[in-house]
Amino acid sequence: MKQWMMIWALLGCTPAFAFEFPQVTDHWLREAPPNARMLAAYAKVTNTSTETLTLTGAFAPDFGMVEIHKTIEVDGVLRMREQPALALPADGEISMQPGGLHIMLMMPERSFKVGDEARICLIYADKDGNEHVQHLDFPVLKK
Ligand SMILES: [Cu+2]
Repeated sequence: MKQWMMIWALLGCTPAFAFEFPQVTDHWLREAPPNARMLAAYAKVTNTSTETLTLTGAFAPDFGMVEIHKTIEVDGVLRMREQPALALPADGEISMQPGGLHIMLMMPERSFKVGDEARICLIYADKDGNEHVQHLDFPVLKK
């Protein structure tokens, strides 16, 4: 390819602002009984960019409904609250783990056992409000 063609192709295909996805580590889906109507997934999401992001939700092809939840104690009772917008500052992280923040997966269309993977997609908004979707495969673990 001639050099000018390469430059042209790059200009045409690359957005002016190259979005840098957060690093996702320790992501897993907790194994549940086959008839469970709700499953929980966890992950550590680290923003390695210099821009503040917001985690605005998630979706998963094998589930009818997905929300980001936080488990909180109200008058001695554990309740879950939806978190529609979690700030993820530059160099900051969101740590989802049992007893705290989690991805709540509802209306499963199949069962998951240890050894399976579940596709879960995280949705971020950048500082301009543009949406970016990160597709991830969460291994199913028994913990
Ligand atoms: Cu929940």
